[in-house]
Amino acid sequence: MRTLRRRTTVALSVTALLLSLPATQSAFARGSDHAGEDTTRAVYRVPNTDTASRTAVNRTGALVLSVTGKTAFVEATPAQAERLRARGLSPRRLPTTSDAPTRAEALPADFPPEDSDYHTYSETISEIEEAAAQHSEIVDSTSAGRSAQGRDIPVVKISDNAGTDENEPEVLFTCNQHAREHLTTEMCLHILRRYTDNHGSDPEITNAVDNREIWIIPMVNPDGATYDVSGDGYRGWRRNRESEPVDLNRNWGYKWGCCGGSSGDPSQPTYRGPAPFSAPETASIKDFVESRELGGQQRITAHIDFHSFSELVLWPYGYTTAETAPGMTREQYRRFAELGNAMAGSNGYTPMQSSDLYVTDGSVNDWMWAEHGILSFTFEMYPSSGGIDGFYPPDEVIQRETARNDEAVAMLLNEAGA
Ligand code: 0X9
Ligand code: CA
Ligand code: CA
Ligand code: CA
Ligand code: ZN
Repeated sequence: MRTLRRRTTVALSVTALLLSLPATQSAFARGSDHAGEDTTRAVYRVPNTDTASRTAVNRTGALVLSVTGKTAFVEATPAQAERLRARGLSPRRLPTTSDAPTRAEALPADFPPEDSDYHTYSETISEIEEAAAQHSEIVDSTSAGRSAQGRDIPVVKISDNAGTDENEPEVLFTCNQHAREHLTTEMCLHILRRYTDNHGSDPEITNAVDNREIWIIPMVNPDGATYDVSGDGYRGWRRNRESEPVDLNRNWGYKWGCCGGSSGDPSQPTYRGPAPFSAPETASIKDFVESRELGGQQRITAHIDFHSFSELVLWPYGYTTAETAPGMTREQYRRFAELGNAMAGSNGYTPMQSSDLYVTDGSVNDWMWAEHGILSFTFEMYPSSGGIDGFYPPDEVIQRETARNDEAVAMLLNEAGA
């Protein structure tokens, strides 16, 4: 890891270069593939689903966006919707919100004026630099590495004597693996502000900062996040920005591609990439996590990866619907379920094993737990249900929906010392 400030200048000039490139592969633009098939994706409401049928839905190349009760909202092409019908499901197409947006040009990356409280990549960097300047004793910022397009992936450390590696339990918060899940970046920035601004005045915060090393990665996927807001309106983008874009949350190295919980087809939203950690973004965070293994001991003991949406607290494993499996004893499962239930009790989310939502392989939680023994959760933030709009709640909800997780974050920090 090198210091962030030195690299920011380089990253910004890369950004300027990229802005002149034409945009490609909008998730919702109308189109057809080489076989002439209609590749237009729309959102369908699908009643009466369960774990197995949702996993099957994802296997067609469609993508489950959210689940409430047994009703799923699914992003699919007409052909994929047909395959769901062939399986006995009844997808009902929702009206599209905007008709075939034209997105020929890449505009400067920014949120629409009505959502200006959301942070772009460069605004995120500024927030970090500001926190580091205002609270230099307890904030240290570095880079985990570079994205595919050359942007730094900042890592912020919050602890007393931040410049010194002290022997304190470490906790990691990651946000924005998926490009369009912008509310999660706000979640990480909220944690950053809360644990810095209130240090020294709020006893619980002070205690956490003084007895933990808190690591925050607000933007795991800066290229995707930037791409999502550099068109005429949001693009609904999920993956990174390699030439064959990778779903970062299918690219982690534990049981990668094992179980039908990801796609080997580069045209699909859950494309797992050509190899585990093929994406520079996941590889960078892997290196960072491994750098926290000191004297044969992994110092990070707990982790939340924030996503949106559906209001869920999820724990491993994702690759199997079994509760116990190699590396997950009954007792360990109970610890996950207990803490997961307790955190969900504080924020009103629904707790479950991640594979109850649908099976995924190569997800971050399975790797963090299986390879490093890190108590690793996924939070799916607000709202509880919806179609594509669910990724773009108005900026007016940011404060409420990030503060909603204050207690859960505190519980995880506490548990990290157990
Ligand atoms: O599919 C994902 O990566 C996550 N959902 S999202 O809508 N944000 O893309 C969920 C990952 C949780 N793991 C499993 N469901 N196994
Ligand atoms: Ca607004
Ligand atoms: Ca410390
Ligand atoms: Ca330490
Ligand atoms: Zn996600």
